[in-house]
Amino acid sequence: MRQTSQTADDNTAEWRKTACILCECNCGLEIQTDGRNLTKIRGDKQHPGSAGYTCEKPLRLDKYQSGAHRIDTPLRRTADGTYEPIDWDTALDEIAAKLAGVRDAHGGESVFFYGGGGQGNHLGGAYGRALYHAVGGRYMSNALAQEKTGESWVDSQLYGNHTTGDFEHSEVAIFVGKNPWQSHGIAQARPVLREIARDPNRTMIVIDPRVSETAALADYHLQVKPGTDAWCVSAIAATLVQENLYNAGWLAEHATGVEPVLRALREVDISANAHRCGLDEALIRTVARRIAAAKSVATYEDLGVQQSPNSTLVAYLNKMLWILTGNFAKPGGVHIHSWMFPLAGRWHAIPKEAGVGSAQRARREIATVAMRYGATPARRLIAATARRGAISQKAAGLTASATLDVFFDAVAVPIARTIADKLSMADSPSRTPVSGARILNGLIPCDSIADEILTDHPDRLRAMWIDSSNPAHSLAESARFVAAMRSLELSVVVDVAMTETARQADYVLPAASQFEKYEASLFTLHFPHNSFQVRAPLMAPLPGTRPEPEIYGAVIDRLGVVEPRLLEELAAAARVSREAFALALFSTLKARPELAGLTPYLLYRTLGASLPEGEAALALAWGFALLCVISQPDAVARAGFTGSGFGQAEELFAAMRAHPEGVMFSDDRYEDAWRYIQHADGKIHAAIPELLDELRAVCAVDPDYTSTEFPFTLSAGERRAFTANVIIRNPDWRRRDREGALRIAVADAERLALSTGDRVRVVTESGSATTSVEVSEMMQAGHISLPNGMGVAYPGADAVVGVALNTLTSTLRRDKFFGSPWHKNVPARIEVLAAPVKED
Ligand SMILES: Nc1nc2c(c(=O)[nH]1)N[C@H]1C(S)=C(S)[C@@H](COP(=O)(O)OP(=O)(O)OC[C@H]3O[C@@H](n4cnc5c(=O)[nH]c(N)nc54)[C@H](O)[C@@H]3O)O[C@H]1N2
Ligand SMILES: Nc1nc2c(c(=O)[nH]1)N[C@H]1C(S)=C(S)[C@@H](COP(=O)(O)OP(=O)(O)OC[C@H]3O[C@@H](n4cnc5c(=O)[nH]c(N)nc54)[C@H](O)[C@@H]3O)O[C@H]1N2
Ligand code: SF4
Ligand SMILES: [Mo]
Repeated sequence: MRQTSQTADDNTAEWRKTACILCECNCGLEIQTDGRNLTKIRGDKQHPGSAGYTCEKPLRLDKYQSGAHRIDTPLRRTADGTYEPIDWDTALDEIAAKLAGVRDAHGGESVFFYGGGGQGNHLGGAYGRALYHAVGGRYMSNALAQEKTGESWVDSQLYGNHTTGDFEHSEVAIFVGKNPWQSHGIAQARPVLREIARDPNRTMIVIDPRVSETAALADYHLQVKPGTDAWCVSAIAATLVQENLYNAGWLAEHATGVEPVLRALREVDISANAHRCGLDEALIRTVARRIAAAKSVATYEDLGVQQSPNSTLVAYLNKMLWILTGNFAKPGGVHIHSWMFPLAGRWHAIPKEAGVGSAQRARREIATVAMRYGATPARRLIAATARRGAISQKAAGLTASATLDVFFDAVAVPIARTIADKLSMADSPSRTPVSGARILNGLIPCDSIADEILTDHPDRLRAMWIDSSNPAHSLAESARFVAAMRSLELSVVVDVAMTETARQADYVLPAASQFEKYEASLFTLHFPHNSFQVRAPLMAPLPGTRPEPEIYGAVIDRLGVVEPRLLEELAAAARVSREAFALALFSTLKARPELAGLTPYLLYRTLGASLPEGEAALALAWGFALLCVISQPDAVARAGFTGSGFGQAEELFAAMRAHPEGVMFSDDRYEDAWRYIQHADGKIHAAIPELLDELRAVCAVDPDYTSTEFPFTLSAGERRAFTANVIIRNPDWRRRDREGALRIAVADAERLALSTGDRVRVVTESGSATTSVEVSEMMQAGHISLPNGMGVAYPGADAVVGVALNTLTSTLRRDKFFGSPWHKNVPARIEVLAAPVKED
């Protein structure tokens, strides 16, 4: 047996800091390793966000790190659909040649990118953006485009940014289709929820057809019928208006376009809507009055409504609850927060409160001219001096430092905006090339992807690059996505595991795991304190695998899109000093803005080479630090990084490296939320005419989703204690509910004579699956629920365990605005199976 006992001087017994990669909270962890295994795992008390908290899920993270699912060689698909191992050079040469071939024949925009960073690996994802730009891509997507794009568009109309609720302090906390007890999404969710439930002065309102763990703690549980949230939330908002409970004074001061909203809500028939969602009108009115009376209100919506009918409309109505009552930018309310780098929406530079003096304005003008004419000569001069030995290097360093000092403010903002806009795809088209679906934040609706491929349209997508995602499993109607993938001229998957998607790809590239390389997550969504953690590798990459920056660097090298001379000059500047590098990089991008999208690659190949051995991937963390201080100088200063300009970025970068537990990088004040509004007038623009029309249309009809053929509403994708998307493939990870049973209401089970453990077939319009059932008090009659994250192949396991949900869903049941799939609302029937059957 392997020796596992550890002594104090055995360095494998050291607790090393990292983070959980299973949900967006990214709680800090401390881990002990033995060889390549993660042997002991505990919460890290020093982590600035989680402070020692974890849920049950990360304790056996080794099931992600180690096991038969890991791939350790590049693979190429053969004619019979099997895979042959090939060496890295062959794989990279062939892939680069084929990418270039597709680009030359059909344009770079025919290469589509999917994924790029799951729940914990956005550093690799950001390096991937450089390949997108190197190829000339214009279309991409990821999981956000099957959940958050509707809400994100509503945000962009209302105030142009992402919001977060201050649930630690809110007097009234509202969860709409969100079960934070299991799915988290709030730092230290369970203690926060318990505290709200315990405090008699605070109130929790949950809108959910199920008695979820969160609903069980609620003061008011609005147990709507599935898919009826638009009627429910509009009835609450209408009560605020019709009973004159809204904050007219606050709205007059802080919002525009209020009157059309009030008018539309005055027309809502509260009683009829209450009836449509299966609730008492009195309960709706009580809840509205409680919201209006509260000192502070925050709301959180998630998949229960985002993957249900009317998702974009519900996002709007939900936000009206806190907007009409003036609960923005105050303790316990809703806020726009700072970001390390925005995952959604536009990068925004908030000027220093101190303002810009006349001297600075003059410098800005000089700098603009200098950058226009002197950019390339400056870079060359630094590079040439750098080659001339120590003394001239020192002189170059001093000159660069002085120059940067003077000009930083003037040049940094416009250059940073160019880089940020490229990386966040601000200039992407607004419609897809084939079906004309709306694109938001650069993302094609997930449900439209197959439409953009399975067609003869000349502008169809021809190649696909997939990283850190398993769309053949996670997108609606898997079979259609698989058909789309197989019809492409080229498909490449970068993953740690042989996933369902990898099994359809032409090439599979094995990535190092998130514990084998530098990584970081950009889920910096908190207010008022936001933290960012750069995680160092706990061990070297599994032999045969490579970290993403290396993979992307190697492919981009082969595409030959950047002249070697330019890379050499930037690298030489980096050897002089980071000030010299920054100056060289800024001047390069000023002269060659078309290279801005390649910034991650430029950083990796040049600045990365001058960082200590093995730390090249941190070059991008430096880039983030720079963008972060440029966009939110005051909030970063309040967090303790008080230098100015470039110096402030350097302080933040140094802290990222010195604090493996993570750093608090911003300290916002409640009133800051106003400065983060992106509308020029600094106000909330309450009216969204398209959605007010939609409200009237929806209120004119009754919800109607089931039929005699499909009498149940299946929610395909409930988050449970042991689900974590499909990040962990080994079914032994789950301590209980191994198969992920179908939850069914007591009344329905009695009617069908079912008991827990019995097996049934669930049939939908698109497919069928067999599963065991769990008779559950959580469910209302007519509603059934299957967990997400099941139904994946694991080598050595005798069968696939649990239901692969998207064999049951259809891409046609989707939101009319942003195409979000109705995974929570799939019409279904149940066929009782007499005896246990094998999975089909
Ligand atoms: N344990 C665990 N946590 C996770 C994940 C995981 O896989 N496992 N995944 C992470 C990810 S990627 C995400 S996006 C989040 C999602 O987090 P959540 O959205 O909170 O999780 P769900 O369980 O999918 O859905 C929330 C609730 O919606 C309810 N619901 C179903 N239909 C309706 C409806 O018609 N109306 C309303 N109002 N509610 C409805 C369900 O009963 C459920 O309680 O979780 C994150 N956290
Ligand atoms: N029916 C139904 N469908 C759903 C949902 C639902 O509730 N119901 N939920 C939807 C939601 S909200 C989401 S977020 C999506 C999630 O689905 P996906 O976007 O497909 O993401 P994950 O399941 O998180 O898959 C992460 C992938 O990254 C790989 N990976 C892990 N670490 C690394 C790494 O370091 N490098 C690389 N390159 N790869 C790595 C894992 O092996 C895994 O294959 O599913 C969506 N699909
Ligand atoms: S799954 Fe989420 S809440 Fe649980 S420990 Fe991991 S990051 Fe924290
Ligand atoms: Mo998600």
